[in-house]
Amino acid sequence: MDELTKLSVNDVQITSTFWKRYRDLIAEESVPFQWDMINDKGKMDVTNAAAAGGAADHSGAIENLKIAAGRAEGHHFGYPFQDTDVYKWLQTVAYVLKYHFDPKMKEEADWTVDLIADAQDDDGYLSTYFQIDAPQRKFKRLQQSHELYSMGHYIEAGVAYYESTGNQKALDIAEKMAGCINNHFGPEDGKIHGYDGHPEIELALAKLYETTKNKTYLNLAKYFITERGQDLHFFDRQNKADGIDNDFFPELRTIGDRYYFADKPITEQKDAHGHAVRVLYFCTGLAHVARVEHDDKLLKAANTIWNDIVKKQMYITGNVGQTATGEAFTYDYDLPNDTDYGETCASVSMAFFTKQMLANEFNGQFGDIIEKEIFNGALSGIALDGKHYFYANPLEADPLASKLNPGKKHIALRRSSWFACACCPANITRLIASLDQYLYEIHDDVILSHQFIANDAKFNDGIEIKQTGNFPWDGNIDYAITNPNTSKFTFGIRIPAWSLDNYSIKVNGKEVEPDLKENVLYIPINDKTTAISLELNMNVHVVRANANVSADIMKVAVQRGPIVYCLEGVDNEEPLSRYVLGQKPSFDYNYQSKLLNGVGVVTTDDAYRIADDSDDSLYTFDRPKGVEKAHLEFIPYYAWANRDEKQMTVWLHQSEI
Ligand code: FUB
Ligand code: ZN
Repeated sequence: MDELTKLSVNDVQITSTFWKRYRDLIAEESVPFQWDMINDKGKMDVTNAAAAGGAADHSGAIENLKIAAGRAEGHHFGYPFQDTDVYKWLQTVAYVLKYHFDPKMKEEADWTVDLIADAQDDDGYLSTYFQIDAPQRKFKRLQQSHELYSMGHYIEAGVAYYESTGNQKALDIAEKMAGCINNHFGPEDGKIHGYDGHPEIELALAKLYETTKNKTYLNLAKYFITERGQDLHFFDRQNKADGIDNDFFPELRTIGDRYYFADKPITEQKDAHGHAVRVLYFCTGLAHVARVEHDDKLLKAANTIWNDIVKKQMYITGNVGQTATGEAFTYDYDLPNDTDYGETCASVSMAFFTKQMLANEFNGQFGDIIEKEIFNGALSGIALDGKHYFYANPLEADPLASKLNPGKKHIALRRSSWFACACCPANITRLIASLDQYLYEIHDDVILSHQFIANDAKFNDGIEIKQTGNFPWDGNIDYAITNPNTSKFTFGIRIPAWSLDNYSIKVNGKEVEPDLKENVLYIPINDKTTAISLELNMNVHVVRANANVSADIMKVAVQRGPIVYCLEGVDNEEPLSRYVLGQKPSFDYNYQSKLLNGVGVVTTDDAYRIADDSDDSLYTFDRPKGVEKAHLEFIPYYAWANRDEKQMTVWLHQSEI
């Protein structure tokens, strides 16, 4: 490739059977369903209000915008950030329209953009709660108001909708909004020297910068990133001036700056703590701005937090945020399975953060975590019907415990259709609808393929890459690369950590051993056509947690390829806690096309079940009565809770590990 022509990706169409089903489901079921929800049509079926921001019977999100736009009358309904449910829906639509065009959906989205434009104040401000019911309090209680959070979500949606459909108005609203924020915030005298209690604006402004190349937005994003944690009295001062007990969320006034990830400037932070989604949205913006600005200090800070999460605070499924109290991270190696929060939004935003990290540095560990999220922790957030969602995603669940143990009441056994606080549904749908953006990264003359999701991709200079295969059920991946102008470039392929010990690769039919650097194979491409076949290790793995994880001591989990498995009471006799896996179990694997929309099932007969005790004493000096041989059936974690409400566990005991 001539030195001046930079490699770039023009189009990616996902052809993977697994993901096509999900993406069509989002287009055909989730988007129309969510549209009904935000328009207050249809029944809101909340199965567990404890994990849903309370119970509500309708959303009011579109109605709020209509009131702000002067098209209806009344008061604001719902949370101060209710607008974001509309924005995330719009963002999902923006991505869907690129692979599943639907004129009705486009018409609804265009109508929504017009409504949002009408709702926006002349100075660019938009947050319907404040416009309708508290105009005198705009930007006066940022600890709790979510104003910049809400506007950030619009900016993301507006950018995505403009890029997908060319709707200029969608982008204009975003720019006007960013202009308003820039007029009110920044280091200059007379502006507010502070930030929102809930990050989001940082990542949104970085995206707006990428689309417009207007440096004002990048500078403002960097301002919010570096200002956070500098003035520990900012929130208190604002709260006092606004009326100390005039709270939106009373429990959040005195919760402390750690909860807001605002207890120190980011360059001094050593670990992830506080509300998980806040940390992860913040770090997504952080990693993005660090890359664009070539700021090594910020990049180092992003690496520190990412490593702490992945190496010390992440569940095997990719779920993050261990406690329901504050929906928050707790501390290193604290990974309880049956009280886990693991909010769907947190897994989704972990994928956002990690995508930015990967764009900074080609290291297989980043691709591994994106893969972990999309096939496990994030994916479990959506039911197989596309119309029910989890807020919390535990690794162990028991209907009785959720009902009778107050400490586990946030664990739902069935996904809800919607929530009073409906942040999760459109978060998972916007991730799945944008998966085509998660397959390739380009640095100079290297194209990195880091996900095994079959696709047809077109790059500049006529380069085309076709990936085929039946992943995640099958580990044979084929690439057909067409390079009509014999441009010289290097093709990188991530070798996942779960296959590093055993994989093989052929280039044009010949076995090769290319360099493996940071878990990425690099293959020089010089010919007009190149065929690459990769064979990954699809043996079933038994996984053990670090010995510091007290919750998982003497326990193991089962994984095949990227899929983490679980036992469900539907397939195995309860209580599941009685099972013990044999020391060196052998497993069978078979794909069942009729089960759970088609899943690979793992079974073993190398297991035992602790027998019932001979009497009913609670404690005894006797040895256990004995064990019985048992047969276990594991299903993918992401597919649990799609049948009856039964126990589920990811981790199980193993005899003499
Ligand atoms: O505060 C806005 C959203 O609601 C957060 O991102 C979620 O965690 C939920 O608390
Ligand atoms: Zn959420």
